[in-house]
Amino acid sequence: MAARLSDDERAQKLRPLLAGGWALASGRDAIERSFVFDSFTSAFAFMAAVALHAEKMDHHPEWFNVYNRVDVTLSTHDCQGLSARDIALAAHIDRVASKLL
Ligand code: HBI
Repeated sequence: MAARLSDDERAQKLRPLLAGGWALASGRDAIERSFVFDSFTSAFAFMAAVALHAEKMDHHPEWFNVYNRVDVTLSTHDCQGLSARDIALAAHIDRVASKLL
């Protein structure tokens, strides 16, 4: 069971993500980011790469795709809030996106 991030962990691990383009979701303990790619196929390649890693992590994003845009929200359902798994997945998502943007 993933534990909710402590205040210290939020300061240390969440802050770099928020500085790098992620934002706190309103109304829930989650982070969100929108990515705009050059085409639908690039957006889908991004989603495919993230999906494979998410499955390996057993930790999955909540996301919405329309054409070249992908909106991603990360939170841990098991603890109804942000856990270290969300931090790890966000970092992976940024690595995948940086290769496609
Ligand atoms: N993904 N975001 C998220 N949060 C979870 O709690 C979660 C998940 N993927 C799989 C998963 N939990 C399973 O470990 C549990 O449903 C058993």
